[in-house]
Amino acid sequence: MKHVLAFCLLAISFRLSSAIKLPQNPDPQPLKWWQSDIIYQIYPRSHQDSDGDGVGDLKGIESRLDHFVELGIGSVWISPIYQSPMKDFGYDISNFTNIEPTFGTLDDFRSLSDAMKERGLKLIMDFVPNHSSDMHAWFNKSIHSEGKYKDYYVWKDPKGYDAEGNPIPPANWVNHFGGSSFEWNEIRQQFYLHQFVKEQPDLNYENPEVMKEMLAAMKFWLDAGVDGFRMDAVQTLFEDQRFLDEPVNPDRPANSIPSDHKYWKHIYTINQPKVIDALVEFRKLIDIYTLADGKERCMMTEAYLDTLEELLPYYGTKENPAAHFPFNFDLIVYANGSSGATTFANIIDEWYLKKPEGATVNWLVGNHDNFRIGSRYGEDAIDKMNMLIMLLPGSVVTYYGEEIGMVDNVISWEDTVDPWGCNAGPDRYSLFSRDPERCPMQWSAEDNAGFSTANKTWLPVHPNHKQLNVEAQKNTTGESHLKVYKRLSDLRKTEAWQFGGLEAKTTNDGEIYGYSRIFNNQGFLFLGSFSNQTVTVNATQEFEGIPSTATVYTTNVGFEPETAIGSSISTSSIVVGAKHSIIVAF
Ligand SMILES: *[C@@H]1O[C@H](CO)[C@@H](O)[C@H](O)[C@H]1NC(C)=O
Ligand SMILES: *[C@@H]1O[C@H](CO)[C@@H](O)[C@H](O)[C@H]1NC(C)=O
Ligand SMILES: *[C@@H]1O[C@H](CO)[C@@H](O)[C@H](O)[C@H]1NC(C)=O
Ligand SMILES: *[C@@H]1O[C@H](CO)[C@@H](O)[C@H](O)[C@H]1NC(C)=O
Ligand SMILES: *[C@@H]1O[C@H](CO)[C@@H](O)[C@H](O)[C@H]1NC(C)=O
Ligand SMILES: *[C@@H]1O[C@H](CO)[C@@H](O)[C@H](O)[C@H]1NC(C)=O
Ligand SMILES: *[C@@H]1O[C@H](CO)[C@@H](O)[C@H](O)[C@H]1NC(C)=O
Ligand SMILES: CC(=O)N[C@H]1CO[C@H](CO)[C@@H](O)[C@@H]1O
Ligand SMILES: [Ca+2]
Ligand SMILES: [Ca+2]
Repeated sequence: MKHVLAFCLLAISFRLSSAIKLPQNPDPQPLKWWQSDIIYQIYPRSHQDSDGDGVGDLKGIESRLDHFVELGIGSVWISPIYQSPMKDFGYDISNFTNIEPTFGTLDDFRSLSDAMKERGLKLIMDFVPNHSSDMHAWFNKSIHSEGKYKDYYVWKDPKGYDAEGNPIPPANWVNHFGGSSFEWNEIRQQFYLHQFVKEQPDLNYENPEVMKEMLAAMKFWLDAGVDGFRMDAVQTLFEDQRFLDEPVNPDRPANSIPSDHKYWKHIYTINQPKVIDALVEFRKLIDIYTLADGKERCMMTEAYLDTLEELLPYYGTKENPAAHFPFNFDLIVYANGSSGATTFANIIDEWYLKKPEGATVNWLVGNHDNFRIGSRYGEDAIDKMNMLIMLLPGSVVTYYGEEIGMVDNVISWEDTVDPWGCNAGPDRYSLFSRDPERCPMQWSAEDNAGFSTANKTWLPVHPNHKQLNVEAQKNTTGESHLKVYKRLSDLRKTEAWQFGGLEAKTTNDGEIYGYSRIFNNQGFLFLGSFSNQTVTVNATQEFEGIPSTATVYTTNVGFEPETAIGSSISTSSIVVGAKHSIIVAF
């Protein structure tokens, strides 16, 4: 979620200097695909439009698969494509086993899935277990208390009635998009709970029938051949059944108001103990499929929590595994363009030091809910951030467009469509709207960036697409973000990346963050500058096992001092310009 920085900073313990060392893997085994492959997130409305309605679709995605193959991207996570009234752009599902007509049909899905298999690409579905759309047939049946559907959702009597005879909600709970989490239903004469927009009624996980329905839906997609799921907003699955008022959040952002989600401390609605049990149930189903045919499948979970200690249980235990990995949002939440090398080092160290034994760490710096890399950390940090996250041990996720360094678009109030922005009104929408990071993929310099032939796309295409696009970055004889990205992707396939040790630290009085990955004396060194000045790093002194000369493997675009890719340099004095980054191989 956006703008959580101010009140979360306390959670990380700051140290003045930082260093971590992990040994090389003494017993290298092939990595699982979800550990080694780049996981690329597609926001389907913005990837490629095949029929000119201005909205991306499955046929569009299928027509662009070569992009992934060329970049060595092995797996693709597609944000929700299920049938949906689109009140929250697909995160409000009216049928968990059908495709939204805007995106295509089940046949289009099968065609896409087959085309991906032909190319060796893995397909991960977004899954939204917390709630359905209010247009789901279950909800209508539940409103009418029909049979087993009666308790599919969270229904509560009013606390009482006000002077005008209006029902009072059972608790003061505020939903993620702002305003009460309870909506009165005239027919049932009860409130229902919605932790997101009112068109997203929460499913009632206290009811075992609901769990059965969700497992059946997951089974439907596993049978259709998907390789994994990304489980949305799992921290909201359960609510405390006493329905007590939540307290004010002592660390709330200064500009928040009582109708904002962040104004309150969500001790009764977020991260209740039963969440882990539900994840273990989901995981069991996935493992049954993996055991049956030996093909590895994976489950990633999304939950924004206050501390790493709260998140680590989402891995489950050896006996009862839950997520293969819970998304790690720490680089988004705790770091921005003003952060120094030490901030990054501390976040990274903390994960390796605290993760459960055998667990896979994961890194990401963007998604459909957060500003893009260039807009969060600065445009001069695009290559550096890709380098930083893609070569650490662990899984990695790339949000679409980050391989070419797309930046957030400026969206007017008139063009705003995200419910989070719309609910906030014309004065405050830009504090909340997620539209800027959801604009169409920039494929080429053509009109609409080659995304669509429509006169008007669902969100405006960024005007910088004339210069900043996939085709230009492929064709240029010079350097480009895309070329850097491809080299990083290649490097993940080496033994040094797969099995190498890690030595990560700040150098030069905290102006540089760097790490080496070495396997049997071969490997590479990454150095990223957070300094305003040119600095010289004595890598042979700072890091163990670095030979005296090495080859320049890649740099950021426009690296200073000018240094040719493939040239040989002395590792005892690597000169890195302000905010620049370099990888040398040996
Ligand atoms: C959901 O879609 C499936 C198609 O996969 C269809 O068979 C089923 O009837 C739909 N369910 C509802 C409740 O509309
Ligand atoms: C909702 O349920 C009622 C009663 O069961 C039924 O009459 C009505 O047609 C349903 N509406 C929709 C939109 O399915
Ligand atoms: C970046 O984070 C610092 C705290 O570390 C904060 O003071 C600053 O306002 C943030 N800058 C932006 C642009 O968000
Ligand atoms: C698109 O705009 C052009 C020029 O304004 C117009 O002639 C054409 O009919 C429009 N097409 C559609 C599909 O609206
Ligand atoms: C880029 O290269 C492709 C293939 O060589 C070519 O078809 C295309 O016209 C070029 N595009 C630009 C913008 O130069
Ligand atoms: C680096 O430069 C930026 C932008 O000019 C400035 O805001 C920042 O304070 C400088 N940092 C240091 C450590 O001098
Ligand atoms: C780099 O460090 C090594 C080891 O401490 C030292 O021998 C060497 O003189 C240093 N080189 C430079 C250029 O500072
Ligand atoms: C951070 C966040 O809220 N992510 C998703 C959680 O679920 C809601 C509703 O399903 C989505 O709108 C968000 O994108
Ligand atoms: Ca379309
Ligand atoms: Ca819930």
